[in-house]
Amino acid sequence: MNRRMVFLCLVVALTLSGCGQDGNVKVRPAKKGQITVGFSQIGESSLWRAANTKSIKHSLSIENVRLIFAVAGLSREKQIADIQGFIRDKVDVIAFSPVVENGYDDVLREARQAKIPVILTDRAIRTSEPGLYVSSIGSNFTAEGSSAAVWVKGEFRTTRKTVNIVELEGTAGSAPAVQRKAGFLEGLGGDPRFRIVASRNGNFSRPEGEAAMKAVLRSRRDIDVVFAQNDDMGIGALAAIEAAGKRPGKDIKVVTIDAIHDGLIALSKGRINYIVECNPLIGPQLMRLIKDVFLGLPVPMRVDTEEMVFFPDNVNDYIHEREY
Ligand code: GYE
Repeated sequence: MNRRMVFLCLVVALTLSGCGQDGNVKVRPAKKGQITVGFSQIGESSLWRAANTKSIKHSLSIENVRLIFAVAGLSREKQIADIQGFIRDKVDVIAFSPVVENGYDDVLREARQAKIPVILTDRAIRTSEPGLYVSSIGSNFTAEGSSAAVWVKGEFRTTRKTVNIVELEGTAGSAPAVQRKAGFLEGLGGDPRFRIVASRNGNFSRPEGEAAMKAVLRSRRDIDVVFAQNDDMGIGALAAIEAAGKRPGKDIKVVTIDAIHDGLIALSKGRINYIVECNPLIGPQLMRLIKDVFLGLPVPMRVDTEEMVFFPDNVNDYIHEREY
């Protein structure tokens, strides 16, 4: 029996074993036919990332997948070495969230040579070689940036004067930083009233977001809007705005992306004005893809995650159920 057939038998056995009260399939420890997945996570630096990791680990564990989990600590080089380790371990499927967009072609060629399919999760890569990965799941970062800009334009639609915007950017060269920036510019639509007067790197982190915003406010005070490419940098910016004697959400409007619990709290208090969701809970969708890829079934090149937007009028309906 080849490994695909063993896996099919396992799926049938699991289906027959029935569901638990919570709806999860009860899985007996499998000795044979277990899929081994190598997963490389970007880092462990935020609540968003922790929720993403938890969702993936949970979804794979309830399906009895053997998971080799590595954390890249925001280093592309460490991530490439981890993926090479998965290839040496002859895993069945590799999945990873690329730290940055470029520089993965060689290691993906090594995976292809070893006939190990690769799935990208959350972030994407840039490559001129089609077929280096089989599928990619994640958010539409361009649409998220554009949604943020459309809110800003709506908020200032009656204002005649120039609207000065500070942009706090995520990790340089990462897909969400590059695409959210492009989407934001696209959403502003070249309207000359809206001017991005400063773009600073805050590496998707709270302290770096705060430091970046402090530096901007030291050089100029006529800021109307902060567009932070994630909640953490936006929350950092709130502290910097207050330290400069201004009221976040009022004197300076704040727009962010992610919708983690802390972000929603700030929104409910009027300190943040608008948040575009970026959903980290992609474990179930990833698990479905892993199974299909393992069984050699056709899979879509791209799977988008479902997302919504939050503002003061709807935030209280969702804030209590937010786990991250
Ligand atoms: O927005 C940010 C995290 O890759 C979409 O990474 C993800 C981003 C997310 O650090 O908070």
